[in-house]
Amino acid sequence: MKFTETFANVLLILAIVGTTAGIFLYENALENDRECITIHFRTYENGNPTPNVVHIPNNEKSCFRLTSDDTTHMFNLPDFGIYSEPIHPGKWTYVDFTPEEAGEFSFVCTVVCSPLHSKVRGKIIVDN
Ligand SMILES: [Cu+2]
Repeated sequence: MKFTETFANVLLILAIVGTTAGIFLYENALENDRECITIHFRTYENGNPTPNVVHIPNNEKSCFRLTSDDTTHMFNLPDFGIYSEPIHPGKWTYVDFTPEEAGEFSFVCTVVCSPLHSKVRGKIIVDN
């Protein structure tokens, strides 16, 4: 009787842990499978966002996968009214948008991330 109860409890714990781990791994795999353009944000002193010139197609949905290599930043594409959630070191922040105009557009950081924060910028080139 005692052995059966212990065995059942062990099975229950394994099922709970296994299900939780499975959901976590599945969600991680989904995130990594998205075809996104990865940009690593860095302060101006640490080399600025990399890459800081990105080409995307016009009239097609583009996905940006943003992370930080130092401190918290934000991605702002003012010409398209795009503001990301905060971009934290070691985490991913996603921004999707569909440009409807070709040309060169600056993206900037909107968090005071360092003394030279106002120089943290890059360029999105929407190709025709
Ligand atoms: Cu900044």
